[in-house]
Amino acid sequence: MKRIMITGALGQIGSELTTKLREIYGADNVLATDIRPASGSTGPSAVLDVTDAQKMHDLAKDFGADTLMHMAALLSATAEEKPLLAWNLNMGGLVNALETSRELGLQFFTPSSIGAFGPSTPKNNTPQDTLQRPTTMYGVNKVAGELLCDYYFERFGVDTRGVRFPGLISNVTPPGGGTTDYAVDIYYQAIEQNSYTSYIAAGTYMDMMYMPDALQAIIDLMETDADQLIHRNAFNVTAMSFDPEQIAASIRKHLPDFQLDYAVDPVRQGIADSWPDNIDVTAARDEWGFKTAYDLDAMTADMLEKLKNKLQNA
Ligand code: VAH
Repeated sequence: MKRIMITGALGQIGSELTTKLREIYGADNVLATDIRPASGSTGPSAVLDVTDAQKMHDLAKDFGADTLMHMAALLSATAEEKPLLAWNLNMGGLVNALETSRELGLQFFTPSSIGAFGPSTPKNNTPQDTLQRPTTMYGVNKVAGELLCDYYFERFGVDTRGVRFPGLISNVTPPGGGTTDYAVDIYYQAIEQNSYTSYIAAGTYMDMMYMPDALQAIIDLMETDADQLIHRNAFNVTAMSFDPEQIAASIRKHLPDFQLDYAVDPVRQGIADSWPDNIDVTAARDEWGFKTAYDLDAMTADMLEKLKNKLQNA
């Protein structure tokens, strides 16, 4: 991995992935693309609508990319609101990224999600290889994407790699359109008003991970010798599983009077209920040494400290 092009570089993962990759590989070796223009970019950037196959190909070729990290996608809640837009963007963008990688011989990464599982998937200690019958457009996109990435590896020899991310929590780019976003919003509201009204019900467990661990997982997987990999796309990765009550209890270790109440959103609750409670990460750990540094309390301490500084200086 030496010259990396990223799509969706202004998104929740893409924004921090761009920064991390530039620190490691050099700012000039990371081309950040997004449908929105970058403001104050720290390296090469370009506007790219991922449904524009020719422009994606030309940008990657002109940049001399050897790696494509395709991060542009609509998340679960937005995809349920606009299913056909989600299909066209999530699948059309992915096919264009895979075709660009095939044509130019690029190493390829794109994330799948625990959203690729459905209500008939084993909910606890969800295996790496198991039944995947998701009931959301986002989940259909993710399962189809996993299969498409496997196909491009088997049929064309493209070095495709991916992970099934859990909910990701970050303090840089406010999330949007996800089901797990309550676990980010709660920290912002804790700082701003010492209370939060959750759209996800108590007792709803979902896998989660702090963004620094997610970024490290991407880099570790991409730097692993291909001969070590038995699986390729969609390794289960997670750091923790919690419900709204548990994240509130972690916040109260810093803000003792923090109040949590509920106004459950049936759409996002329905999505959350269709996902596993906790997934098994044995394959990622055994095949490429997946590990995490943040548990819930370590994440809470860092989130509250970073957001306090960010919101006070806003
Ligand atoms: C979402 N944050 O909520 C994303 C993620 C596992 C959830 O894919 O849609």
